[in-house]
Amino acid sequence: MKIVIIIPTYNEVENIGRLIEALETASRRFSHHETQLLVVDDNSPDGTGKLVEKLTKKFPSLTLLSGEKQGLGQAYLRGMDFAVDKLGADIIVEIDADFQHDPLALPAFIERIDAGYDFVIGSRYIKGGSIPNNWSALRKLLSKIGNLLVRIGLLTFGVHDWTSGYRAVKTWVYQRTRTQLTGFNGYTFQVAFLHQVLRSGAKVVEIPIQFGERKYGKSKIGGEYVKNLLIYLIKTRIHETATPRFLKFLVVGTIGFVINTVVLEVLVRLGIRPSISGGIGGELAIISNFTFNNIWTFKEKKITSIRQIPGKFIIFNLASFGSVIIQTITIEIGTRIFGVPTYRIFYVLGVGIGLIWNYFMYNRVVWQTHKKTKIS
Ligand SMILES: Nc1nc2c(ncn2[C@@H]2O[C@H](COP(=O)(O)OP(=O)(O)OP(=O)(O)O)[C@@H](O)[C@H]2O)c(=O)[nH]1
Ligand SMILES: [Mg+2]
Repeated sequence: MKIVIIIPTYNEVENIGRLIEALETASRRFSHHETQLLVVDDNSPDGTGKLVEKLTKKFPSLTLLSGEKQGLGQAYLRGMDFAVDKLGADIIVEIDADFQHDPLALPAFIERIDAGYDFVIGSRYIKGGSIPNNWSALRKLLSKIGNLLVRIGLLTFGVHDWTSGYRAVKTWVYQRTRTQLTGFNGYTFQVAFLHQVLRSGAKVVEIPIQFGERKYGKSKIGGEYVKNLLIYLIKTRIHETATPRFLKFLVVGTIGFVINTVVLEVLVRLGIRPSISGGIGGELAIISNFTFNNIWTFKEKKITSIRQIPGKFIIFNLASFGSVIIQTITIEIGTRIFGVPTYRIFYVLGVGIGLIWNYFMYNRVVWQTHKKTKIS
């Protein structure tokens, strides 16, 4: 198969020559594939493009693609389109030019592709992976929080390193997701690409990488990317939750809440202890929620087999109980910090987080609406 290694560059004149040599050497380890290098340079003022142009004479498998500076996401799209349309790539590799990604790790990516995976992520945040030791505590924390935010924002926990730019991708995966990828930059491009890939049903795997320190040249990734990433996460959340399904889920939940309250009040008036009345009301609400979610909210995935219902109902109870625990913990933490009188605020917050939890669990565990994507 044909592998095209895409190296985006902006002012990497000190790195690019060395990297090309190193990649040429590394690619001998997978010589059963044909490998080409594609440098996507945005007319770097430091002469990166001119140097690469010269090097194309020495390395016949090297191509330079120059263009206007429109940011990293656009550079990747330009490079990937070229790799597929003009170079006939079957496999695309993403790698940074500044040696933060070790070229010697590349054969391990190709091994996974050979083993049948469609998308290989070089991950800093799984066992065996690392970030530079000498990064400040703040930088380490920011990087970890960034990834955690993405995982929570997208409600997808199988992948640990969303922003990593060291990846190997089968062309069909890129082609299937291509229309969804315009307009993103920097880390947001990496996140959006992976997000679409996970929906495409591709086989995804993470392998550990040691993320190095930039030795020469300057970093180009700045605060603007953080803002773009947050906007992407928020937009996705709104888009994905504002589906009719989520509205149905809310309607069903409201009916459950009314049943719970009415039963509690009626039974208490009949002289039954409030705790028991609340328990009975709660369980009746759960039965109502299960029934209506099954026949309405998740009707495409309706559980019909009589044999399956008891098991699923128990799972539903357990999943719903998670939101009770979330509510309890939220109120506990909130009132410990801000005092008991604030409990209503944390009750509402707890209910809100609990709702998200329930919706997520019903989708993932009870009705399993998402296509299973294999992540190893
Ligand atoms: N073509 C192109 N390449 C870019 C652009 N911005 C960054 N790059 C390249 O993308 C890769 C990653 O950028 P870096 O600045 O190293 O980002 P980073 O690794 O998150 O930041 P550091 O850890 O500080 O290096 C490098 O090879 C850059 O040269 C751009 O606008 N256009
Ligand atoms: Mg870098």
